[in-house]
Amino acid sequence: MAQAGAEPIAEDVWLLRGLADAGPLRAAIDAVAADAPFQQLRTRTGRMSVALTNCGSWGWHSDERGYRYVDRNPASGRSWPKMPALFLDLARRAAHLAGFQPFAPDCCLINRYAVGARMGTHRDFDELDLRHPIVSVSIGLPATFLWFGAKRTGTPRKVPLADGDVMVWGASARAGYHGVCRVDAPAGAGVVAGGAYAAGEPVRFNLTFRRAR
Ligand code: MD3
Ligand code: FE
Repeated sequence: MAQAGAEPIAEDVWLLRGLADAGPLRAAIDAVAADAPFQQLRTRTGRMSVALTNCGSWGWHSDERGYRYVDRNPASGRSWPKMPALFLDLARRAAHLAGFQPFAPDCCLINRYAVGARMGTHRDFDELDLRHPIVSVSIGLPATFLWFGAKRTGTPRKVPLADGDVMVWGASARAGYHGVCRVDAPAGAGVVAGGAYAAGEPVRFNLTFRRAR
């Protein structure tokens, strides 16, 4: 059973608004990226507008050969950085609040969306056991998440995601089609002091916790 405060979005999809504290997460992302820098990977058809890196035992990777999980960063030949305790705690807490338990992610894919970046409609099915949930954490600029569900066509459910929002997908939702709309420039020219993007360009990060193997 999901706890009070978890908002149902669709069958087995839960939204936990403002669960995450972006400041400390941002610092942990910077530490991961210092070891495994963000990259805009290639796919079979082009280059992703989203830049990404990973931490944990497994990392998601794409190149002209396709998508897969790899236990080393192809850019350096080294293992991915360890998953920060802060990340693990948050992922477990979110899965628990949404009623999925226990959750032991072995991969955290970190997506970085600069203004103008988007993620086209797709499904994630490279994980070994699709019974494990997925937890995703939004940090920084807002974005609109698109949930199509079982069919790629039709009108998607649009979910506005803000800094600190966490979503959880359980078993029946794992095979669903989804995407992210192009990220807009922030409304005001002046960026809030102390915010998730206080230093540097305004961006959106998304942490996706998965059990890959
Ligand atoms: C739902 N990322 O990395 S949240 C992805 O905001 C991805 O960066 C988006 O889609 C983002 O693959 C959306 C995470 C997410 C990840 C996998 C899912 C949601 C999912 C698999 C099944 C259902
Ligand atoms: Fe996805």
